[in-house]
Amino acid sequence: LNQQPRVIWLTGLSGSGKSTMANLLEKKLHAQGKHTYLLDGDNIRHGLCGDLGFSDKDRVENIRRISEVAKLFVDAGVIVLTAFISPFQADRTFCRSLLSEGEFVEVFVDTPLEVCEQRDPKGLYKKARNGEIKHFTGIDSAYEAPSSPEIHLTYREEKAEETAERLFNLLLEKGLV
Ligand code: GGZ
Repeated sequence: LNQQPRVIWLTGLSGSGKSTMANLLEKKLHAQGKHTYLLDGDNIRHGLCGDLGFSDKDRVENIRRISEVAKLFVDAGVIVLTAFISPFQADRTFCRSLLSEGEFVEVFVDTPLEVCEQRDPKGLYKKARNGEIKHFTGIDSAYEAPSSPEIHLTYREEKAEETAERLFNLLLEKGLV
């Protein structure tokens, strides 16, 4: 197989654009002939982690299970893209520890809270501000920003495709795709 298996781990707030970036990046990797798998809330939080909520304890367990699954995919030779808030540094470090040097690529999707809250595609920030949702990341639950991510994707006012292009180029420059 003409590819280096790895985990490209996107972390950031709700509404930061993780899933959008992961989907656009996956298309670019497919265009290069790479074999990928995208793990996100749609295929994880309904099934494997369907018993978990959003307490700190449940988030830790969510990320632990995802990390173990990601490792299995890497063993199978796949490039794994993950799109979870993954708010705690220790849990991201746990995933890194399961893998070999260079196999864990932490991507900080660094979209400011104000922008995420303005986007509010599912109206969740509004609900969190109204107290209808408790423990919402960035409002009344912590987000620990990565201190030394492999890739720091800073926010710009631009089309999602342009942001994805920046992400792809940053990965290329570092020889990670
Ligand atoms: C954060 C929540 C919450 C709370 C529901 N806090 O924008 P979304 O909707 O599609 O993405 C968010 C998703 C976060 O799930 P993760 O598995 O990525 O979280 S973690 O890594 O922290 O385990 C949001 C929705 O679930 N959601 N309640 N309280 N996000």
